[in-house]
Amino acid sequence: MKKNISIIGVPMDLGQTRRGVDMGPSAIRYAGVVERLEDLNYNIEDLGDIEIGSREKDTSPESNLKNLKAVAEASETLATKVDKVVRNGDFPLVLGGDHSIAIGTIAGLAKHYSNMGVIWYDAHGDLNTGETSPSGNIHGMPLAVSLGLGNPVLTSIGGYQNKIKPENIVIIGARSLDDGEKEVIKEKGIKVFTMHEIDRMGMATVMEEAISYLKEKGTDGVHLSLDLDGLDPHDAPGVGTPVLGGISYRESHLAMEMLEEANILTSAEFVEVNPILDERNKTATVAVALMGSLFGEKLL
Ligand code: 6HN
Ligand code: MN
Ligand code: MN
Ligand code: MN
Repeated sequence: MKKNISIIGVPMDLGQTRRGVDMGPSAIRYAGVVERLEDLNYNIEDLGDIEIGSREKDTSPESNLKNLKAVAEASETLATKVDKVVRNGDFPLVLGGDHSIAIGTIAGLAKHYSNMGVIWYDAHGDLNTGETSPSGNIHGMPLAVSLGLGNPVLTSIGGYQNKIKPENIVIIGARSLDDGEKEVIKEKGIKVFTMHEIDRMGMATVMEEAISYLKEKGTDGVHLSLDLDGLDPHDAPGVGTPVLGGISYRESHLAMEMLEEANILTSAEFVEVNPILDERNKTATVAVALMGSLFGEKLL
């Protein structure tokens, strides 16, 4: 993995309706992310937070997507920032904010790769469009958007469409999928390790298979998009859409360690940390501990 990491904070909460997730980047900084990664001998550049617009009173008559305009604007800003980090040859580490930020992150990344892989570590599929969404919340849509599905205002962020290919995606930890999302998964043949597979095979085998799968696809870069609600709410209570029966802290550590050993990641983002819903900054602390493992912290 590269020796320079550039941190971008995205205090975004417009992709969903619970307040507080905009404070995620601060909480992660206070949990010591910079110090933790500096101790592993990385050069860390904290680029600060990008600017986020305000919550929109009314949903526009053309679509049911909440805060569409403000989310689109922030996504463009983020895409430009991420693009610049990659052009500098540095490793982008993006801190959320709700998961709608992945639209901008991936838009900034994907133009640098011809065959980018994505690991989507999440209780959810985030594969909804305006038609299938039960909520109108854009944080349930970023993976669909990155595939070119859904509202053109979002799919055209960064000035191009179809950022990633369905066969280059691996979803890990899914346990709450809407009907429309299940259809997309089947139709597009997206690789998913649900909690069922994690329970049956164990995390070690799941990660081995996920890594081999992405290597076999010939990916020339892999982005990790880690939603803290992929973890069990016992270990990560500070999230807006918790789902019981999730991945444990220990399994997640192992997953991060195996990604580090495989040396395939070219970017990462940690999202959905909501300090208002958290217990003594536990979820941000968990996020930072996982980053430690992801960047090579060893127990001995
Ligand atoms: N997340 N599938 C639900 C929706 O509203 O579309 C929940 C999405 C959660 C999104 O946690 O990033
Ligand atoms: Mn998510
Ligand atoms: Mn989620
Ligand atoms: Mn560890």
